[in-house]
Amino acid sequence: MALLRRFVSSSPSTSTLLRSVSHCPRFFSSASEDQTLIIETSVPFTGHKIETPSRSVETTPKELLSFFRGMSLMRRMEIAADSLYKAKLIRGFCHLYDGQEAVAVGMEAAITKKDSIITAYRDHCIFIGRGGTLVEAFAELMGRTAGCSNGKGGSMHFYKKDARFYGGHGIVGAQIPLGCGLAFAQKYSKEDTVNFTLYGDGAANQGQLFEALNMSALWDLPVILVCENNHYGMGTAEWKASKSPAYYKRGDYVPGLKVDGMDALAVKQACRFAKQHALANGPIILEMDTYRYHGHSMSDPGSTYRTRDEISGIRQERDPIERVRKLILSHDLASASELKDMEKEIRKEVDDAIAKAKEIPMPDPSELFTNVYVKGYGVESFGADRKEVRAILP
Ligand SMILES: Cc1ncc(C[n+]2csc(CCOP(=O)(O)OP(=O)(O)O)c2C)c(N)n1
Ligand SMILES: [Mg+2]
Repeated sequence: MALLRRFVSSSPSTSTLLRSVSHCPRFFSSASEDQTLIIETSVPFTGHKIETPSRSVETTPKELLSFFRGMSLMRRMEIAADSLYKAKLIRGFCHLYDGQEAVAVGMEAAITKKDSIITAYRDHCIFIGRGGTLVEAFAELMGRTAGCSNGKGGSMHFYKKDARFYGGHGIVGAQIPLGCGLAFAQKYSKEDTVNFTLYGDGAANQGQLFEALNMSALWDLPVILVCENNHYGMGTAEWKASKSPAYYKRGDYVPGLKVDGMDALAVKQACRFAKQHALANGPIILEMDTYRYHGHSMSDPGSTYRTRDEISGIRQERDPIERVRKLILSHDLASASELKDMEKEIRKEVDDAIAKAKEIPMPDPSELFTNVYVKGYGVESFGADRKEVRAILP
């Protein structure tokens, strides 16, 4: 019970898991739910200028079930978003995260909500990991007022300030210096917290990463740069875009670790290790070897620059949810049918959230000019002669 409480408080996002698994007495009646299990990561970590952490990861039955539930919920949410997009209920840009769920879930298992996170536009599941609700997510996707950005951000601009999630950024790489800035603020405020800045393999070739790394290393900022290497930037394979696709080594003087990003336990181990390192020594890069099942965005079928065999091969051999399902079954923590029941419940939870979100109105047009500038710092816009004020935004 003590562990259950600790688990809930350290990871509010997975409290929905506990609600669901408690329907099944087997999960919570036995003392074994808190028992320590040691599980080897799928592959060893590879280090750059750093000793690698152990491959043996401590976990518990409860944690494995929470990983299963958390990732299944994220997967279902993304599949549902795909359908809503095709039904034209979601408009504009929309980038899905299915395949990459182990990064969101493993990272959350290693950190607290006092640590901050910032990411690019593939942000729905990071928001859920931070404790965001399905209704807030679907409402945002469909431009409704109850959305996590009041329905004005859309898919690419999810935020959750109370859990220190700072978005949700559409400009490739732009979140990297912002993340290092967050780490600067956290260090300046003498907090014992870190920032996780997530970016893609495409963004890893940008100049601003190296500028931000230089300053972060100079000032020993507590920042963990997480390169989610899904091996493609839009339709361009990493080997066509990168002279060196060893992104964990790209920081030169900054240490790095290559991690199986499809293995939630490996992600947890790496993130815990990286947090300790960053607090004591400054920045570190974690390259998460992962894969996106969907195309880059909703306008990309995702099958012209990679083969269907490649996608189905990854699904069969490396799927993050199936990996945890196998662990649960092989340790006899739940039966196959109990896991299926959990998946059915998740499907219903997602459907209910969508139904609720659809009922919520869109913002009033007067909202167009609110929350654009910090209060008192609005803008005055002049014409070409710089004399006549053409517009004042509050
Ligand atoms: C500065 C900038 N250049 C180009 C784009 C167009 N663009 C959007 S996503 C993307 C690819 C980024 O790939 P990666 O960093 O690997 O992230 P992934 O989509 O794989 O998660 C590009 C080129 C952009 N949004 N911003
Ligand atoms: Mg990529």
